[in-house]
Amino acid sequence: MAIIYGRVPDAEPTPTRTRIIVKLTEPRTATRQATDSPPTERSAALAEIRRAAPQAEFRPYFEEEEELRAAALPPFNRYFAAVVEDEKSAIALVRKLQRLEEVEEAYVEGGPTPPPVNPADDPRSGNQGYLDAAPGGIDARWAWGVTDGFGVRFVDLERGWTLNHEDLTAAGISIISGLSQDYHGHGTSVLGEVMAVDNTIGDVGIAPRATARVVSQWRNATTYNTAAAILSAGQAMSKGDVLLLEAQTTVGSWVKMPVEIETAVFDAIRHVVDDGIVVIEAGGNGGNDLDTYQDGANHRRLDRNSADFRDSGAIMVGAGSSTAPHTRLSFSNHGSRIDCYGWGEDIDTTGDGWTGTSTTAYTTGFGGTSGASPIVAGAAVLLQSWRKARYSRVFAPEDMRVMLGSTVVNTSSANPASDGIGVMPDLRAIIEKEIADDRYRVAREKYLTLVYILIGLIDDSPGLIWVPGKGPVPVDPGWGKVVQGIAAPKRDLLAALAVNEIAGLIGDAATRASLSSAAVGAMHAAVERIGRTR
Ligand SMILES: [Ca+2]
Ligand SMILES: [Ca+2]
Repeated sequence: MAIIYGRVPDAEPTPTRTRIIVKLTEPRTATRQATDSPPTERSAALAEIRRAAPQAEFRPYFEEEEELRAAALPPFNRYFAAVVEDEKSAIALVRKLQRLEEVEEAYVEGGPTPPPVNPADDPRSGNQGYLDAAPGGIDARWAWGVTDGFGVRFVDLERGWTLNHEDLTAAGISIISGLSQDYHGHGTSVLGEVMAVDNTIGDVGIAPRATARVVSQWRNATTYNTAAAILSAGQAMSKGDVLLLEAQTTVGSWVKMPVEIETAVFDAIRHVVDDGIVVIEAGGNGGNDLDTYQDGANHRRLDRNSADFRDSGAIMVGAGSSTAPHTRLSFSNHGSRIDCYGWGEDIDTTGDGWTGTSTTAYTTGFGGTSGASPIVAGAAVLLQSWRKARYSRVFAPEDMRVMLGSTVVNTSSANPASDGIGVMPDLRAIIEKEIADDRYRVAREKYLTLVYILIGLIDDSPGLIWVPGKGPVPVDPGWGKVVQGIAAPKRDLLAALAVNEIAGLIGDAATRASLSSAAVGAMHAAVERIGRTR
């Protein structure tokens, strides 16, 4: 992110146009010679594309590059581009084009992208191990290669901040409502973890190009109301934005508990989550087993395995040690309700982490679930920003929670069962998995009739299909019409592939071998028949 005369430019310097790029399928007749794609064949393919997308004008992608000899050669002469109105229609058009036989690939052009985050000249960045690769940190440093928080609004809820801190001021953080009244150094440390400016001083936040605001639990000098602050923030936020609850509460003998144990706060969280806002909630520093918590009516509200459990939809965060394998820190609340953990100690960030108001203070020792939660919130902001830039869509709160809490891709704590603090997000693993899943989703659209193998296709029974590599998947009645048009030998090939895969699941070796060999035989026969009908 560029800082020019101490300010962050808020607009792209060059206006951009949205283009979709199409790569035509390689012709069957030739391979990698200049003649691989005869003009007549290309125009036939283009005519097909124009029929599918009459509103877009396709021209050769490298047309303006007269000096570029390679532009006339394959595969570059199979690339075409069209300017479209906006990103939304571009995505719709791409989906449509991907289904055409004539199209090998269609996508929305990336366009000019700001230079990546540069932490090398922010002198304290080397202390920020929570930015490092897993298992040490969340791997924000890798994620900055593909995203930086741009386009996502982040809100920190607590009670005080030093918004003109030297390493935050250029972020232009404003207050939505309430008063910045006390514990300024705490709020300043929280903000630094997510938003410290990419410049040449101090630290670098996890998502430095996000837009940040704050909201205070001090609604005025004497009224403290967490639920009102949440609702006020929600009113000023949109779907996909990230709200961080940097607070805890003590009710009766339950000390330093998550704020949602108060019913008004619970309802406020549920309300904003239902509006599509991702809420990250500090798990609290009381050292309690949340599964044993009972409210005034003896309901186990925080025990996911109890019938009394009630789900606010927030992503709840516990505190782990700063070095891997990360163990639960003794003060951290824990239990089935906790989704994620972050570092709860040794955090390098802006501010003194407590009550100071200095604009030049930093700490190497911020922590608690207060230090852990911004790490998870920053990860959520980066994921949301990545998704928004790539697909013009955002993750719903429940999807974000599943992703951040996934034990498959993220970093487990040292002893998951006894730690009870969930997992620490691994941004690289999450994003790489999303990209891999997307490839599958694209393939599914493009080759719908080919990759879906219908067990019941042969006798036209509905209900289940076998997806290679995935297994049986239920389908809606009537879907089979999609594949009725496939010629019989091709259907045999698909069915044989499915049988072969299913054979692999059979325990008895002899049966497995004979079924598999029958399937291979059926494949051979089908391929031969397909060859003859060509
Ligand atoms: Ca920098
Ligand atoms: Ca900085």
